[in-house]
Amino acid sequence: MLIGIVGLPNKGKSTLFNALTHGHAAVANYPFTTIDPNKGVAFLRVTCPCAGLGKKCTPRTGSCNNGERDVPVNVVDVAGLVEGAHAGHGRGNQFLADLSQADALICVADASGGTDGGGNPAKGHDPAEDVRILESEIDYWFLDIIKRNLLKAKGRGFSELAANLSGIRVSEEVLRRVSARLGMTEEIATWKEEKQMLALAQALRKETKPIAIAANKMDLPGASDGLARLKEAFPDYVVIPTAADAELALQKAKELGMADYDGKSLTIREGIPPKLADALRSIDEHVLKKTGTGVREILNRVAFDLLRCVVAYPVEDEKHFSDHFGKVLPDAILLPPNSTAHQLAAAIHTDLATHFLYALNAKTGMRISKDHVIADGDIIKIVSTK
Ligand SMILES: Nc1nc2c(ncn2[C@@H]2O[C@H](COP(=O)(O)OP(=O)(O)OP(=O)(O)O)[C@@H](O)[C@H]2O)c(=O)[nH]1
Ligand SMILES: [Mg+2]
Repeated sequence: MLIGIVGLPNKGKSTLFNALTHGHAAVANYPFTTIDPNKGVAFLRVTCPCAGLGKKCTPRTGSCNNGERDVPVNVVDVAGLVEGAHAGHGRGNQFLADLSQADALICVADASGGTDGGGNPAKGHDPAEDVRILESEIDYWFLDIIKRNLLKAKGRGFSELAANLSGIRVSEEVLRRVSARLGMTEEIATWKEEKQMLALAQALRKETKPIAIAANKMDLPGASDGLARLKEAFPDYVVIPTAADAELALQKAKELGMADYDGKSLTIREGIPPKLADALRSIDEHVLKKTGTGVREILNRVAFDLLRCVVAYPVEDEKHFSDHFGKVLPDAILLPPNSTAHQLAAAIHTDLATHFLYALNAKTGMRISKDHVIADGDIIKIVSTK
């Protein structure tokens, strides 16, 4: 699974990326700081099945504390988009290719209204307008791809076109369903009308790249108004107030031993420089005690509310819930909803999927087939011929 971080310039995308991945992407208060994409691994937090088993797990990546388990997910942070990017403005939209395989997007908006559509200083700028521009530019990117592939498919119908659109995660099922809804027939050679094709691009984008909004810079004055505007303009969206910069500051304070921070509450240590203590106290009062930094929350909401993912725990030894070294629940794998045991095998290793024989539900001891749908929290042993 891959989550893309998108938005107009200078809104805090790379700061959010760093806060999510403990990364070191360049951050600066001017537009187009990011040019090449930043890729990393972030962690979702879920309730681990280890407690229910009466065991202590030993994760290979991330950790598990008090039954709260880290689940890895890939994230990518890209350059800022501007209005007209599809026509070459700003950095253009070529770099969006890095988002092709994204399952969902987080659109970072500056809720404080302190930066305009180009990422330059402003006052009272409407962040909802930025989200509209972002969506429209992504629609045009999809439109470009559809047009190019219409030519390649040479009128051979949905299956050919969908095969060419798999790069942006459009399946034949989605293409058929969305086209039918828009009254577009399989005679794809007759698709000419620009407005209709843009509507198709938009509908496919909504299906394949659902968007959550990070109403960022919540620590700044005016951000509550911006948050209200975003919620009003996008009533059906997941809109989460975030303060990515504050989250980074808290993580850093923890690393330097200046404070205890568990993602929710903060305890400032005695004896740290007064200026730093004041800054941390201010974050505590204006961010943590009000909304939280929202950083981990938005990632979890995208994975579990927007995408309705499940987490599966593959094991080799179903009696001890471990791998062959005795590590208990070594991996936690994020899967799209309705994933089968075979798809879980493929997510672990292509060889395991190729030589799949059957699987076992370690909690019940029941044998399950290739097509068995994995439920959240399942502990599964895959048996292959190799
Ligand atoms: N006050 C405040 N500033 C923030 C927050 N998040 C990011 N910033 C600041 O906003 C500026 C831009 O941050 P970046 O993370 O570089 O923004 P970006 O969207 O990646 O920018 P481009 O790569 O240029 O498109 C920097 O000065 C950050 O420190 C926040 O939550 N609060
Ligand atoms: Mg950036």
